[in-house]
Amino acid sequence: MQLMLVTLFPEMLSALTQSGVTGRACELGLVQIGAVNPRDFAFNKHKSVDDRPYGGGPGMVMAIEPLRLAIAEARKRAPNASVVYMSPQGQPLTQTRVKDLASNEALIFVAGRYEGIDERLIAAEVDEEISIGDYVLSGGELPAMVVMDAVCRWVPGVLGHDQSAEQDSFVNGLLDCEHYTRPEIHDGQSVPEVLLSGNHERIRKWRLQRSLVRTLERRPDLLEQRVLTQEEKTLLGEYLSQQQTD
Ligand code: 4GX
Repeated sequence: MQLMLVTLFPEMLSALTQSGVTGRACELGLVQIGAVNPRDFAFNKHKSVDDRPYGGGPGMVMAIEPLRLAIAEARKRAPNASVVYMSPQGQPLTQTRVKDLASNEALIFVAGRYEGIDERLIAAEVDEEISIGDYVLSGGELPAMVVMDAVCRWVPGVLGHDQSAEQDSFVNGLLDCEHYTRPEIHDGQSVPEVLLSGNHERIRKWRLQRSLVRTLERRPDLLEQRVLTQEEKTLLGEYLSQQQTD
């Protein structure tokens, strides 16, 4: 899969290309990550990449022409790509949207700086406008890299078998259960007995129950969007009636 970022700060991409799961995916050639810099397409005498907003007021808008040419270059390098613009006005990012994006052979992300980009450029060039959450960052690079990271994880071969199974836990709409490692007692706190039992069926049920409980306590909105199986209702019911007796 090919992932392109149109950005004034291409060096930021090294966080993805040089470390961890995504770094490995690049090394193995499973994903190709590249950047196009609108600065390289700024041909006026000041090489400017920003411009004044119509209507006045503080702040600047990205200059149209360098950005348009940079997107054209990205399209040339990544034919058939969908173009994604990161902004707080976009559709919220979810694991479902990530999985959909991962079905593209190539994606071009446009990272805005300043107050954003001209609305007509969005209309002409952008297929999807996406937000990573309701807060304001200094640019679209980190949001684009968040999406790139999440998308990489769906490319076949990027995750090992065990990690792929693990990511199903969020796809299945629940929060993850707790995790423990050595030693058996840390800071006076022991590991839940069931995890030392070696009984895989009891462990599976306990983990599913913890996922359900944590989702109910921390993110009830996620449970409202999801239908529970009979087993899930039973596990949650058992926990809740146990709570009442405590
Ligand atoms: N989820 N930013 C976009 C430039 C900008 C400013 C105003 C449109 C209007 C963000 C987010 C985000 C910072 C990216 C501002 N674009 N992107 N940038 N939250 O905060 O995606």
